[in-house]
Amino acid sequence: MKTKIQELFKKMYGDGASFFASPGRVNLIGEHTDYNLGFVLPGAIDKAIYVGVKPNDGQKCRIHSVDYDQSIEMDLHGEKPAQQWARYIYGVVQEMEKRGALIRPFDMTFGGDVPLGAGLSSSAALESAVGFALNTVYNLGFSREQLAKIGQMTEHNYVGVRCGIMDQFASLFGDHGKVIRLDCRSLEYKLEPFDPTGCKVVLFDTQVKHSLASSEYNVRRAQCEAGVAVILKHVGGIESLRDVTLEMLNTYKNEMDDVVYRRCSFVINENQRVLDACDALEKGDYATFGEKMNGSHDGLSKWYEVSCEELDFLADLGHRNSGVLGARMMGGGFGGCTINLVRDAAYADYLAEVTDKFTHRFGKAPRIIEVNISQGAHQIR
Ligand code: GAF
Repeated sequence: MKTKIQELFKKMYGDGASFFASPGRVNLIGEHTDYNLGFVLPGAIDKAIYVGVKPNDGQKCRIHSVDYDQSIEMDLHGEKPAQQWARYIYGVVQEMEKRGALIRPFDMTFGGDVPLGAGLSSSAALESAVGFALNTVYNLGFSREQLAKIGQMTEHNYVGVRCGIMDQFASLFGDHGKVIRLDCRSLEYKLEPFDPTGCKVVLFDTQVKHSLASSEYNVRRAQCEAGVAVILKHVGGIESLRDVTLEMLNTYKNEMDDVVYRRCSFVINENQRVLDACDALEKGDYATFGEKMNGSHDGLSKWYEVSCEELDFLADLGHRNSGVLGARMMGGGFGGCTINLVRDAAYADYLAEVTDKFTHRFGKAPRIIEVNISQGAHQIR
C-alpha cells in the first residue's frame, strides 16, 4: 500500500511529496473507560493509513482516496465536504487552525491496510496520519499529544462521535512490541513490553457493523455523565466516573435510572480490571490477564450492552476453551472484532474450530486478522 500511495501521488500530482504512516490499534483491555477519564491498554498495530502530501500553489486542496477510488477538490475554508472520508481531513485542518496554525492548500493521496469497520480505528489512523503529515510538512510544532487531541476533536466536531482519546493516542504513541498503559485524565503513559511467550494475539472479525454504533456510543457517554451528575449532588470534587467508587454508586443508586446505574457500574469495574490486568502483565501472569479480558467481555455484553450476537458467540467459544487465555469484544462495539489470547499449542485447532462453528451458525466465516504490536505515526523515507 505504501508504494501504491507513493506511485499514485507521483502520477497524479507530480514529484516532491513527503510520505507518512499512522497505524490502527488493538486494545487489550479498558473499553469505554477513556471518555470517563479512566485507564486503557491499547497498542498500535502493523496496519496503517499512509498519506502523501505536498503544498500546492492553487486555491484548493486536491485529494485522492485510494480506498474509495475518489478524487475531490476541497476548499479548506469552505463548507464541510459531502464525502464522509474527506471530513476527517477537513476536520483535522479546522482543528489545527483553531489552535493557531495556518495551512495552505495541498495535494494529498492516502489509503491503507487497516481493515475498515473492524474496530481497529481506521478513522483515528487517518486523523493521526493527516495531522502528523501536515504538522511535519508545514512545521506547525504540535506535540503528539496535541495531535491526538486534534484527531479526537475532529471526531466530535466533524464526524459526530464524542469519542475518548484512546485510539488517536495509540496511533501516535505506539511502539514495537509494547502496549500503552494510558491514564486518560493526565495523559501520563507507560510503554509496557507485551510478549506473551507461548501465546498469540489474534482477532476474529465478525464483519458485522450495526448502523446504530455511533448514536449508541454517544448515548452510553451521556448515561455515564448522568450517573456522575447524580453523585455530584452529594459528593464534591467528582469530575468523571474515574472519581466514583462502587460504594458511592450503590449509595445513590435509588436516585438514578437502573440503566444509568448499570452503565456506571460497568465502567467502574472495567477501570479496576485494567489496573489488575496491568499488575498481572508486570508479573508475566498471562492467565490472570486473560481472566480480566473475559470479565471485560461479560461486562460489555451484559452491563454496558454494546455487544452483539456474533461477538458474544466468539467470546463464548474462547471462554469455554482451555487453550484460550482471554477473549473479548474490542472497541466501541455493536460489531467489529474480538481480541483473543490463545496458547500456541492450541492455536491452529482453535482457528479451525472458530471458523467452523461461526460459519455453521452465521453462514459466513469470520475474518481472521493476525497483528503485531508496532510503531506509531512516523515519516516514511
Ligand atoms: C471507540 C472510541 F473511539 C474510543 O475512544 C473508545 O471509547 C472505544 O470506542 C471504546 O473503548 O474506539
